[in-house]
Amino acid sequence: MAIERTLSIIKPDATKRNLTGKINAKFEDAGLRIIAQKRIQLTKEQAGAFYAVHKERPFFDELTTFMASEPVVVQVLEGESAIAKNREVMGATNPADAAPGTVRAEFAESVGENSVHGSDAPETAAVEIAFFFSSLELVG
Ligand code: RTP
Ligand code: MG
Repeated sequence: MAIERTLSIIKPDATKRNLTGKINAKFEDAGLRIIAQKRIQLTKEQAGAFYAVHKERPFFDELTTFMASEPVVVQVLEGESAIAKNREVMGATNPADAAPGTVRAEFAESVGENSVHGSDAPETAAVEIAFFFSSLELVG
């Protein structure tokens, strides 16, 4: 088991409903440490650059408009197997399929407005962390 870092985003539907603290409590209860965190307002262009991997998907325009609609909280989570652990705490993309107790089961509004993002692999985690944070901002 390795100590990993992963990029997490608390999405606009959740910041709008003041759920940052409740979501952070789920991460911390699972043993993930928040080693960097900031609240920012993305432009649609920045959201598009972050989600470039999805640019050919039918939901790309809806997704980038949503991500730029309200502030987001971007954060780096650190811990044992942090990438997989975070995705476990998040639950399935579609809240209808998310396991009870997960962030998306409790808070997500729809498959698109699903409260959180989490990196899906070590390579994407490294790229996504560097998208938002400098190494000086990561205080493990
Ligand atoms: P994320 O990247 O945000 O952590 O979510 P994920 O891995 O569970 O899902 P992914 O397939 O990477 O999709 C990225 C985000 O796009 C939105 N989406 N909308 N309307 C739709 O059918 C649809 N499908 C995906 C969601 O916000 C999803 O989290
Ligand atoms: Mg994804």
